[in-house]
Amino acid sequence: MSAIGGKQALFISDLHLDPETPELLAEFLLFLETRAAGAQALYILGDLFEKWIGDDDEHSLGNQVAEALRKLADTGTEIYLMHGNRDFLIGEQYARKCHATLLQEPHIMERHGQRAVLIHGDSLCTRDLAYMQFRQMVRSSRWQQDFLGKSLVERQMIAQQARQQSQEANSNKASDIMDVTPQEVIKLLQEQQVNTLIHGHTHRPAVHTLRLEKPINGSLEAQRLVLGSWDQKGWVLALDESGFNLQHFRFQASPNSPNFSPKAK
Ligand code: LP5
Ligand code: MN
Repeated sequence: MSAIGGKQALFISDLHLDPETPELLAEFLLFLETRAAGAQALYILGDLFEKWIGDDDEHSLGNQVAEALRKLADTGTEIYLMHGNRDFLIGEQYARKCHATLLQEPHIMERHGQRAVLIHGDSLCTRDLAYMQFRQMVRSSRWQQDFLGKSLVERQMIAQQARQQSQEANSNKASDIMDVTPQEVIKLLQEQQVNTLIHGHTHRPAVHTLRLEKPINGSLEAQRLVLGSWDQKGWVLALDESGFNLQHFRFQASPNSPNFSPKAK
């Protein structure tokens, strides 16, 4: 990948970085040094990490990512972090360590003549009632205060249990309820009065053109840009004067190594 990030705003999500997949970290570090070099801004829209149990959980992965993001930020690229359903416990302390800005969702982005609403995407999966209930619980400050007050060992165990329960729950869930609810997409666009939504989470990368019933900014057309997860390849949405461009690229750090098996969702 050449360093063509110059003056582009880049959007990525769902890398699910984990100590068990060092090759994925290598891909991300290479991306930061090449594709993202010189970019105006890098937006990381959630699930950068496979799981995050608190900023006080110092580990090599988190430190390496922070160092690399700091390095990019210190060359002038604005770094933005957004919570995903796995790393919603990332706090200001870690964001500062990355020289990044922690974005609350929904966030309105305006660059290169484009306005878009940015979210992780899980909040629009409203047909998944079990997840909506879980999300309401874990996003409450009371629950987070209680959880972060536990020992790291206890938090690790709970996170492990939650991952297991989630994988079991997912295995027999209809695929449509694990996608965003179409009506919720329109509702968000209307509320925010923007014609473009950018999100991740669903691991279903695509550019969707939507027909609106009520015009937004004088147009009956909108678009939903879905970022891809970094499972078998990397994904990045680039924005410059020519508009949005959803791209994927082959992993280069170790595409064929036998033990490179990033986590499936
Ligand atoms: O994450 P993924 O891709 O498997 O599926 C998500 C939804 N599930 C989740 C749950 C997370 O995976 C849990 C792990 C988070 C780790 C770090 C946070 C710190 C620990 C928090 C511990 C509570 O987000 C899944 C959706 C899917 O996306 C598609 O949208 O369907 O939602 C569900 O599966 C709903 C389940 O009901 C979630 C159950 C999770 C466990 C809850 C009980 C906690 C156990 C411990 C209590 C002592
Ligand atoms: Mn997610």
